[in-house]
Amino acid sequence: MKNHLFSSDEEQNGGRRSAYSWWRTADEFDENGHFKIDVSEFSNLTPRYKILREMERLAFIATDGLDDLRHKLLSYRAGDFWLPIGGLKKEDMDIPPVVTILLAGLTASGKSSFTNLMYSVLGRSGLIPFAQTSGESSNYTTMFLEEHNVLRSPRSGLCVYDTRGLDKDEMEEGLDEVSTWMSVGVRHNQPCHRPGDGDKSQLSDELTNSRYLRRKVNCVMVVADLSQIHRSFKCGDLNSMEALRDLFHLSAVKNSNENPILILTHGDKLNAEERINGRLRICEYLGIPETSGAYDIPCMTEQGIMAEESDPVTAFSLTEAVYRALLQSDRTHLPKKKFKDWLIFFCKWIMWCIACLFVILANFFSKFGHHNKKLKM
Ligand SMILES: Nc1nc2c(ncn2[C@@H]2O[C@H](COP(=O)(O)OP(=O)(O)OP(=O)(O)O)[C@@H](O)[C@H]2O)c(=O)[nH]1
Ligand SMILES: [Mg+2]
Repeated sequence: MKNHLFSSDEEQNGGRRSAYSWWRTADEFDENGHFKIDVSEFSNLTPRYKILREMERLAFIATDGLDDLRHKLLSYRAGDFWLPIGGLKKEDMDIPPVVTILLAGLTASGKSSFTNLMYSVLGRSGLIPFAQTSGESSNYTTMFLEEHNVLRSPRSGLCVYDTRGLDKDEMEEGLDEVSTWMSVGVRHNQPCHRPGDGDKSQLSDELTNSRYLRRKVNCVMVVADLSQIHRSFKCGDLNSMEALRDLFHLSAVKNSNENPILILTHGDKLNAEERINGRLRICEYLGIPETSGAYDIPCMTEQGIMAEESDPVTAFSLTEAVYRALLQSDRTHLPKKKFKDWLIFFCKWIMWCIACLFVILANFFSKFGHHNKKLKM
């Protein structure tokens, strides 16, 4: 039985096959771009069908839904998506003025390109690059934390942090750095020091500006190169996949125990089969749902293509990913600390200091005692 789910837009447009519907070349579709089987039947929904159905959903709402969703982001103020829970009121919650989304990932996965695409789609900036990316002529890598107001609005309730990519061969240092960002917070222009940077780190210190606000990270998006994922699984060299898994499952990046959002870039370099299989395999490898856990968002703004005009599915996916990040972020706010909490914290701190003092004294006198014994003998 043929399924016509999500196909009314096509019919309204006289069955026009859009260039951006790359997934419709898969075997599961007939020549009219309809599913060959009934995908509303639960038993038919294999993981592969789930991805295809998800792509159809995005295509179905992309054109009409984009402005609506973008408007929600434009009018968003931090805490808007917070829902009362545990008998607390919104005023009792510690909600920052701006929600912070952190982009993390391996080197050259496309974090800066994704940031530029956000400016292009959400901030309607055209193709002006705001974050520097590496290109054919340069090996540029982001060396500082960069705060981006991707909506380009002074009243924006969200900001995005572009970060330095992690080196798969030096993951330990990279993960430590990510954990520090998560626990201490992030600040615009903060240098990303790694052991082995040499002289570069001295230079970067001069640019640090401690007057920028330190922000608590509310949600993490892990950006990953889908073409590299495909290559890794194909040749069985899973080094970079293990690195990605370590980052994805780093306990520090799981705010309120929620997984980061996975952004898959570079899909445009693959054919439909490779693209679907790559997504399936990485989601399985990371143990996340293949539809709600990941977004396939090729970032091709540098090649002079406006995602919104040429590829509304990508533009909508990006907007939905940010929307999801905000929903997730607004679940992470904690209750404000009250006087009683500060008093308990202060008492604990005093007790801890006294305990340390006694440990030092005990050590000192035990050494002193041994020394005296030796003298007597
Ligand atoms: N074809 C294609 N190229 C992409 C895509 N995303 C990024 N690129 C290219 O990949 C290269 C690396 O992208 P960047 O955005 O600099 O990557 P990054 O993650 O910021 O890299 P670091 O700052 O070094 O961590 C650049 O040449 C981009 O143009 C994509 O989705 N498709
Ligand atoms: Mg970068």
